[in-house]
Amino acid sequence: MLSHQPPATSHLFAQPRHDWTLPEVEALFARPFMELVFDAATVHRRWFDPSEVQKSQLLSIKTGGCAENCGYCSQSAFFDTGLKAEKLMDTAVVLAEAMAAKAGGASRFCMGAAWRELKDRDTPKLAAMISGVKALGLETCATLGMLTADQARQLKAAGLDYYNHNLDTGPEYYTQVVTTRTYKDRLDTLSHVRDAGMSTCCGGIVGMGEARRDRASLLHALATLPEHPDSLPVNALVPVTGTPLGERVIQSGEIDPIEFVRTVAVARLVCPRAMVRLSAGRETMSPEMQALCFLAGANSIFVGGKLLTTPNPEQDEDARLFALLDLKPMASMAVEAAA
Ligand code: SAM
Ligand code: DTB
Ligand code: SF4
Repeated sequence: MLSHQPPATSHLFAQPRHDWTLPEVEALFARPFMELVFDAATVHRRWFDPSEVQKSQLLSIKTGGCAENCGYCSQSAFFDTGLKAEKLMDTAVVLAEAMAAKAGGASRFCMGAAWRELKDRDTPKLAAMISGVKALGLETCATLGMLTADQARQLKAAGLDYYNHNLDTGPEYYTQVVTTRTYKDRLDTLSHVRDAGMSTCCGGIVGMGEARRDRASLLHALATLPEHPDSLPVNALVPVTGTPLGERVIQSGEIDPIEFVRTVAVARLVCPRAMVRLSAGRETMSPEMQALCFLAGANSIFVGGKLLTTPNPEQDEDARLFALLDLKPMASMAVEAAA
């Protein structure tokens, strides 16, 4: 007679579901840790080669001075973080950075702008950057704030493969994080991105003082979207001095690492075919912690020594991590095939 919890039911291993309930997602969080990670690792193997990790590289093409009040962000004009606002980069500089990212082993290049929304006057310049990056043989991604349906179509026509727009947290905790835009605003942009035929990159942040229920609620929101995100970034809050949520973490401590791994595992279970990205926060994670995240189903990372404004492990450090864990970079075509 077994004295431990029985393995998860077979429904976890069937086709992706869109009818998850919040109690079901909370029940996954509550599973014994070893069972949860085992189930997530099993589901990961059902859809992906677990030795492959996709590499994306970020560039902040327009830094600081943002009109939103996201309580974690170094780039919000509402907080004094010491960051100097800059204007939109020249296309040639962006393309030189993209070339360097490709040479460093990234398969996807993601351009980020500290904007509330894309302005029509900037769209032609963005289109030139996107088509230029695409011509280098890289997958293209952008994160530029809210988009209209028409702007989404223009970016797609320019060659944009992915658009990143995070829900950040569950709907109940959302107003503790940002008040200058609504949850619905975010969902509307995601819908324009899908309608334009682009892949979605959508996830959130863990460690902002939210409860487990809020983490479950975020993953429930993602798993019940009309289509699961193609990429699902799980960010650990990078505490930035001067931001309300960063200051809170500096004073009361970071999230329990095991709870972070649980979040990655549940993300893998509820959105089984998504590329689950171990995103911001790797700079302070041990190799053991990152190994647990990969075991729990993370299969994508940001590479290069900088995210948008904060540090990230350097290429040589990640090369050592990949060697240590027998991981290999996912080829671009494999990403396409899995999407
Ligand atoms: N302005 C655009 C937007 O917010 O959609 C694009 C850039 S914004 C910096 C992209 C995402 O980075 C945010 O949605 C948030 O999830 C994440 N992020 C920003 N600052 C962070 C921090 N300090 N720690 C962890 N994630 C962060
Ligand atoms: C995402 O979910 N995380 C990335 C990307 N999408 C744009 C951004 C992380 C930013 C971390 C803080 C910074 O470097 O400013
Ligand atoms: Fe602006 Fe994006 Fe930062 Fe929010 S997360 S303040 S929208 S740059």
